[in-house]
Amino acid sequence: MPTTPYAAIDLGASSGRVMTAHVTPDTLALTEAHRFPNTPVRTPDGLHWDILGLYAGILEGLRRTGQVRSIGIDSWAVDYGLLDADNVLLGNPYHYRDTRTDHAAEKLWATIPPEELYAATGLQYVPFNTIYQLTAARDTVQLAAARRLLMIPDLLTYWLTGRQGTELTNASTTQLIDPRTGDWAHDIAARAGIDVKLFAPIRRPGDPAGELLPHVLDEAGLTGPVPVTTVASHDTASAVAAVPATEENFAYICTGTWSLAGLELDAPVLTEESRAANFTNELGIDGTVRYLRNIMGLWLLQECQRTWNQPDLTALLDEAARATPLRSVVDAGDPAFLPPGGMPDRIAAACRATGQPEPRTRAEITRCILDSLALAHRRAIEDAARLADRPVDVVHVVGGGARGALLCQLTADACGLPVVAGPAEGAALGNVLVQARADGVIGDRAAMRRLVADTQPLARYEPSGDRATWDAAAARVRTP
Ligand code: LRH
Repeated sequence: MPTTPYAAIDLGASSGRVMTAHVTPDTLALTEAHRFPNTPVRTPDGLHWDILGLYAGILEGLRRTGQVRSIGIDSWAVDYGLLDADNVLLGNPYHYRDTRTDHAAEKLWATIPPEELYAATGLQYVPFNTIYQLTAARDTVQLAAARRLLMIPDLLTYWLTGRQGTELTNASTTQLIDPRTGDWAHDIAARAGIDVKLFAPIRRPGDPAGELLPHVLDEAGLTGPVPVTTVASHDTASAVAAVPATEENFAYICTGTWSLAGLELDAPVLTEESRAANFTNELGIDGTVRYLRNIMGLWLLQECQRTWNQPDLTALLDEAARATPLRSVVDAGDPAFLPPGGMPDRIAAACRATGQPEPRTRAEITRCILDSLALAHRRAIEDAARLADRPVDVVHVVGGGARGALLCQLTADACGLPVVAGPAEGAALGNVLVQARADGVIGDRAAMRRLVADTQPLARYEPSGDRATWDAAAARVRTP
């Protein structure tokens, strides 16, 4: 059994972390080596990620891990860096919340109707899918100069190893992949005016991705060779890989900045009904499909906290727990909540527009957000079960939101199903488990999940309360 740990580089929308994990067939222990903020930067041309700051955070993290057996990188999806013919990064990658994509969908749909786009790629409409970002970038000098497009984890892997590839689970969020084949949707790309040769060859989770370059080893104080392993580089795919499900009929909610709620399937659901319900068919490990809906998630609360100058979260949640339940609710799937800024006022306005009392105090607004998220979780899980024709007996909540007892209990109540909450570091665990599996330390997907279930602290919430009150509240918000 390996004695040196695996390292997971896990980048979320608000922070990045470098974690180490010792993995054996029956032990799994994760330790945080370094956590650093991920602060977007607005310049006159738009909202960007501070990619060099993130890379510096990764190098600092690797300095702190000590010797590691292999490294895997996962991050949020859809965003990318463009390289010129000399493999030099062309500008700072855009943030998916940048408004340059505001009218890109209509532009693309004029060439490819949304029905055709869905039937070929299975991706839900969110304005920031890579295909819409590239549509917005059409005719820019930067895109004309680009010879390579690397998704964020692939770009960082390239900087660490000098090797280029396109990891499949993340590539499936571009809307340029056919989820039935796991290959490029050539016809869609051609009609969208996107040259798939911009992308490096596809890699799958478990494939080798290269070794740390000599100057990286030097900076990190590591002794080579240190391999980088391709993991499920989309953080949501990694988190789903680590869902501690031991039962067959489970749904999951990956909670953090987003809530990604849905099912793991063997094949995509590409029906018109599924498109109308705005469900996505992203790819997971082992050829699985992540059939889910994007819900705004804790972003709603994070943005309110920012407006309120970061009040104490525990006190805020305690007050919210005592506030009147389901007084006002909003549609937590509404893309109107996507951009940053003025969130408390936008939530109040949405309540007003649907004839409900405006939440005024911080506790009322926080309660409105948590009730609305629970309601959106329930709707997504019920819709997914119906559209995929699959029963659901239990809901697994993984990611940062698994730490929130109130949100987990409200989700159990709204769904009328037990919720198993944890692990909070789902993406990092999925990342190291795929590395350990590639290394021959653990077996199949079921064994990975069993290991998480047996080793990580989990909390169980039984449904309580009256489902009819949730039904009534559901009628107050529009459905997608
Ligand atoms: C969550 C996530 C989600 C995407 C969004 C861009 O971090 O990867 O799955 O839809 O970020």
